[in-house]
Amino acid sequence: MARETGGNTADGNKFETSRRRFLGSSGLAAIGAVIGGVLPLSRDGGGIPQARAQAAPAAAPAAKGPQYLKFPGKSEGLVVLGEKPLVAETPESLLDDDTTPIEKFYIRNNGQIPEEAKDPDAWKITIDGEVNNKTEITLGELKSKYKAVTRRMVLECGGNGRAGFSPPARGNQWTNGGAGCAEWTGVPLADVLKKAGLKPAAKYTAHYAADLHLSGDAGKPSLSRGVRIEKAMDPNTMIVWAMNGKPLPNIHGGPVRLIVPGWAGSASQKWLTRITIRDREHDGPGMTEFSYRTAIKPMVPGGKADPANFRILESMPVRSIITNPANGAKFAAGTKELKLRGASWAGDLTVRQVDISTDFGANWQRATLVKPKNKYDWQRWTATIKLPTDGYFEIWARATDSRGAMQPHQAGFWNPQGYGGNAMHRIAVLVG
Ligand SMILES: Nc1nc2c(c(=O)[nH]1)N[C@H]1C(S)=C(S)[C@@H](COP(=O)(O)O)O[C@H]1N2
Ligand SMILES: [Mo]
Repeated sequence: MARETGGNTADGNKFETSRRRFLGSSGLAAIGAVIGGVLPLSRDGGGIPQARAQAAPAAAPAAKGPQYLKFPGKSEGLVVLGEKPLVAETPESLLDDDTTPIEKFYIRNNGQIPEEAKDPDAWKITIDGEVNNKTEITLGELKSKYKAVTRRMVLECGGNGRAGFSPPARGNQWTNGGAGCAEWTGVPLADVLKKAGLKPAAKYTAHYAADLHLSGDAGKPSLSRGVRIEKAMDPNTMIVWAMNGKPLPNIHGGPVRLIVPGWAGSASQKWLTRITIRDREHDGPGMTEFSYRTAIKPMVPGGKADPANFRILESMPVRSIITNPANGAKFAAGTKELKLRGASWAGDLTVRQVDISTDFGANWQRATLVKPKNKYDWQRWTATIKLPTDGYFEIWARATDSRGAMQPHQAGFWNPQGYGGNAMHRIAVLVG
């Protein structure tokens, strides 16, 4: 793969390459060249994954730099990680809004993007399997027969943070931008399942959708994941048709999708057509072998993986990002204080604490956490840091979840498809 894998960086060319990459991928071009030249983040010659965490997509040729998205209704600041299927992430500095605007929300597809529905309210969803009453309900009926709720909740790709792994893990090389927090309007899935009547054998859901497999084979789902019935019955798991008060855009699964907050985004089926209740763990595409699974017993990075040693990734790990200033920001000489803003979240848990360091992790100060709107909302944070002199500084942010788990310095517990990478976020700034 054409990407920096760390190791000794005495080689000047290699270092130049990596500098260009983490600058390029930070969204600087999109926000109008806040700095004049390159501003590298420190490396320790092997262990610290920052260069990798900020690296460009693995597939991109070294000299090319990031490719910015061109898609109707979407910000050109999003970075394309893959074109077929279309995948694009949001640089951290574009996640500075309390509610992520639709135009800045990341995109993750596994198959072809369906055509926009002509008559959204006629869209049908089937509930079958281990239920007493097989149900077919239109979106129009969902809206009129059930009580709608709106919640602000994080949606995060299971592979978020994957670019931090060394050796590189298989899949889209997300930095921290496979996440966003939007206002979702819809009905709790539990309300619909209760009406259908779960049989005692009901153990797991299986989600199906209208997007075709990349091959175009209509009999082959591009992705079909499911969740334990307890998660499906959680009142925060929703069938939604609106995002930030607007009809759910086609690219985000409109007219109707699932939102399974706190868990790998792949469970949040877009273009939802059917939920089959199963009496056992689902085994659709995306459920088996190393997909959305992490190692039970830690394995040798890059080594041979044994499928029997893997379990399904459910709740996502704790993460924090610095959303302002942007990586590479430059400040006037004599600037002694900077106000920081960021966001943090922790899957099914909450964030207990966010800490900031301006001296490479020697000392830490606590950020102020803003109260979330509801469960599964992200927790915005602010902090004011003092800078003793002009010059180059790095700002590191790390969050700790409600059970005490803290973000590590580097993505660990390597697994073939790179889940659970939640290394702390770092940015570089220049004063004077
Ligand atoms: N039908 C369908 N649903 C899907 C996907 C998909 O490819 N097809 N991708 C999943 C993955 S992996 C993620 S991370 C989220 C991304 O949602 P977004 O594109 O709205 O950000 O949708 C999930 N739902
Ligand atoms: Mo995902």
